[in-house]
Amino acid sequence: MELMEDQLVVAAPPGEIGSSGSRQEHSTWKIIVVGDMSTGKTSIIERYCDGHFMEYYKPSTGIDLKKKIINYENKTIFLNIWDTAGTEKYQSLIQLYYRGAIGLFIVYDITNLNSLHNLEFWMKNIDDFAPSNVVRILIGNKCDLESNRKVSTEEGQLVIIMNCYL
Ligand SMILES: Nc1nc2c(ncn2[C@@H]2O[C@H](COP(=O)(O)OP(=O)(O)O)[C@@H](O)[C@H]2O)c(=O)[nH]1
Ligand SMILES: [Mg+2]
Repeated sequence: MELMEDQLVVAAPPGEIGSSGSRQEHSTWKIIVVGDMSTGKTSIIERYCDGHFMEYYKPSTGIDLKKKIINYENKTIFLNIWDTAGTEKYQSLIQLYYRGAIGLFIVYDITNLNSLHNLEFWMKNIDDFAPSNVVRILIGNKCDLESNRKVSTEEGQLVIIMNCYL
């Protein structure tokens, strides 16, 4: 995958300040993964959380939650990663989950031009419904299929520039 951000680390969410005024040692970060159907959202999450990759395609239905605990700057972070189904049927449902999110991963498939074009929809959807300070990370997935590439890295970067997300 091509990450269009320097790193996956996102800022601690607001509202995590302890009574002493210092940041608590534990935080829960809500991350949502969106993008067209079959771009590889579930695969990315499963690989990250469980360390395995599914060769076969099992379309997601609705919205699933995966949890992972990480250590970041000596703090325990509880990651709640929401996996969404990229079909139209669930689009109005997805936006309800944006509330409280601190990170949004937007996935397209470098072998599928349509998935790039549809980023416009996803960006607008995020603009309209996600918290304004949410960190957005664009992921160009399926980089191993180089011979089948339909979207150049520069085209992906252009989406970020056009949407001022650099
Ligand atoms: N070659 C390749 N196939 C992938 C990659 N990521 C996902 N896939 C395949 O693409 C299909 C759709 O993946 P999935 O994660 O279910 O997509 P989702 O609908 O966005 O959740 C599956 O057959 C996966 O095995 C990748 O990085 N490279
Ligand atoms: Mg899926």
